[in-house]
Amino acid sequence: MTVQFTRNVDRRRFLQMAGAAGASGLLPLPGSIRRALAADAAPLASAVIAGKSDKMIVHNAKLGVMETPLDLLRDHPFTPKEILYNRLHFPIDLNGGWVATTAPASTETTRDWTILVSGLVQRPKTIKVSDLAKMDQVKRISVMQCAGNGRSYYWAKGKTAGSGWKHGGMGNLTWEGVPLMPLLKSLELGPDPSVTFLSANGKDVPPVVGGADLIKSYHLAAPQLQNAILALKMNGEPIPTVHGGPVRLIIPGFYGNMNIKWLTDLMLMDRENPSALMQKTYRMPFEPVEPGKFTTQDMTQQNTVPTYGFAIMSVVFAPLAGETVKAGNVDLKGVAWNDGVVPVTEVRVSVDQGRSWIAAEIDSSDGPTAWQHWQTRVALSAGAHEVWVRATDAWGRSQPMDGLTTWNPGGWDWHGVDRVAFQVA
Ligand SMILES: Nc1nc2c(c(=O)[nH]1)N[C@H]1C(S)=C(S)[C@@H](COP(=O)(O)O)O[C@H]1N2
Ligand SMILES: [Mo]
Repeated sequence: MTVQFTRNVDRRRFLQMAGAAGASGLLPLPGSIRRALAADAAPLASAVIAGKSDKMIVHNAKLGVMETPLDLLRDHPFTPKEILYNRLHFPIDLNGGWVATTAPASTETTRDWTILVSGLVQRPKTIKVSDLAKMDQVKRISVMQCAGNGRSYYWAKGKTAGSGWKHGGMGNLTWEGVPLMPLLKSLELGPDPSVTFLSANGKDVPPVVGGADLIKSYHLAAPQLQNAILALKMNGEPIPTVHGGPVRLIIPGFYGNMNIKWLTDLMLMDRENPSALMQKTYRMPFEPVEPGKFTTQDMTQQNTVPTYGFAIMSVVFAPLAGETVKAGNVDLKGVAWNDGVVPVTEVRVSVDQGRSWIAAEIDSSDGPTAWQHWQTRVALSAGAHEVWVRATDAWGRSQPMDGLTTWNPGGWDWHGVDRVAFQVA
């Protein structure tokens, strides 16, 4: 299936290239295209999703899973669509691959798009995207991050399900749209008194009839939900189709899987949705678990909690692993982020393997749901060095010194202290 899809896409690109080459005669195919055509090569990102940079690391072509290398991610305060990580649950070529592009949805698609608001209510309603566009818009700056970001680091302890993300399964973005909670209220749905959860679903469907759909549920009292929007724009433009355009539920501070793309349904419920992608995966055990001793099938509502808010985390953007910097005063930089509610109050850096820690400066000017840019400067002599970084929030929550302590079968929630080895010359 993967092979089949990859070939089809490559063939289309091949024909386009062949056409271009044909006009001028004998132009050879660029090396990148030749590599994509080689049977065993990982496909280029742009062949999987039109408009993506070929510097992206493709983890799974069939599901459009791709990660941003850190040297690209650090260059932009707001992650451009060309390099934003991507993740889909169902094969990208369903429905003729309509999502496989960073271009916005067509005018017709946007005009005809409706969201059904239903569930335990007296008066179900529909909302048109064209009506949303006429309402007052608000802006949110927030981190989008897969709950599996950093998963590959868990593999030192034991294999998990899912793609091998390093730290590039995230981005920092601006979103514009209509605030969710006031909108729900204005619809005068007449909710049943038992209503406590909101569920959201998107247009994408599982490839097999009866397969688990991606439906996510949120407690209506969750603080992050009060900040949620039905977003129509990302980074100032209509949301790229592959990232959920024309309309996406954005809940600042909640992991990626909770931010439903191509939103079609909002349901007011008295419980979490029973779907497998809500109940059997995307959940974290309350107690530490060991590889082989606890599996996804052991998960219940009692022993696990859904991957809602981000665990507090920080990474180093400079220097990056393997880089060489000049001896003397060395600038150390990076970003931290948290659950979208509790501010990051401290970022500490160590260049002596955790014996002593230096407080870095934190720039929080984009608000608590955005990347918090940290930096500090240390004098370093020539040789091999390591920088470690650890963030703490106003509630005193911090990152485990040993990230492996939160190992879990889904590989979620990696937020161990980042340790980066580099050279000073
Ligand atoms: N409808 C829908 N929404 C979805 C998904 C999906 O497969 N379908 N994947 C989720 C997951 S797991 C993540 S990490 C984010 C990825 O967002 P991005 O691809 O725009 O970066 O989208 C989320 N929203
Ligand atoms: Mo994800």
